[in-house]
Amino acid sequence: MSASRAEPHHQHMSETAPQQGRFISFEGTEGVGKTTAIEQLCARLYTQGIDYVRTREPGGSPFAEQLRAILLDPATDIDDDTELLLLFAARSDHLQRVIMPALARGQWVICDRFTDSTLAYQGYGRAHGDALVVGKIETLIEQFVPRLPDITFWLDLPVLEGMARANKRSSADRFEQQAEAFFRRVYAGFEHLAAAYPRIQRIDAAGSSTEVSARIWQVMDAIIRVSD
Ligand code: Z5A
Repeated sequence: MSASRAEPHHQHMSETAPQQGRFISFEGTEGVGKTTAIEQLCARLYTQGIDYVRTREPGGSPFAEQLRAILLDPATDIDDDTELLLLFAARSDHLQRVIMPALARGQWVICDRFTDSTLAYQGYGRAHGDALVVGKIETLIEQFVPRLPDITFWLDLPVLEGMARANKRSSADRFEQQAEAFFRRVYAGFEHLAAAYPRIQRIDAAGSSTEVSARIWQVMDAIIRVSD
């Protein structure tokens, strides 16, 4: 992918109508602290009186959550194309029933993972960055995703540190069972994406959760002046 790519048919932040809510996604490899950072961001939005919807992918709507259970179940045995299409089926329902209505109501949407995860995990992790597969995913995004995030926070942490954080928790799901090499490819995918798309903000995810949240808030504030 070339650097500084435009995402032509999607709205950019400056073009977003003022009454529309902001759409913010969080990305990263396993265990980087997205859930923790999102909790802290939402607490801050709440104190600022900003109405938000907190959601996640895969999942976020009742039907998409059913697909999430299938996608994460270690017993699920499907090929890569089937996995990709299930992720987009879940995303389509989530967009139509949760994300787009919330944004239209003027609510902010805070989403744990979105399209960049598909490019990083399915495009780079599963398919080793194969241009045909990445192209297929980009086509699905163009065709089925009417709105991309205004800002994406990529929590950047060395793969092994994230895995160590995640391993302290429950048993591994179907993705978490992948080997370190897989997550290194996913990480490289996020690096490519961050270089290509200006909406993706790299956040150093090392240090305490308070430090990470302060970095996120600083970027948010600089970009969208939330504390005005
Ligand atoms: N997936 C995909 O393949 N394609 C797609 O299109 C999409 C998803 C949308 C489920 O995602 C899987 O779906 C995911 C990719 C795939 N698989 N993987 N890997 P998920 O987001 O539900 O799962 P996850 O990435 O594994 O998230 P996670 O493990 O829940 O991690 P997290 O939310 O980034 O981290 P956390 O829960 O906030 O923190 C992890 C632990 O570290 C926890 O014990 C915290 O207390 C601790 N923590 C958090 N922050 C810190 C700091 N700063 N220091 C120390 N410890 C910390």
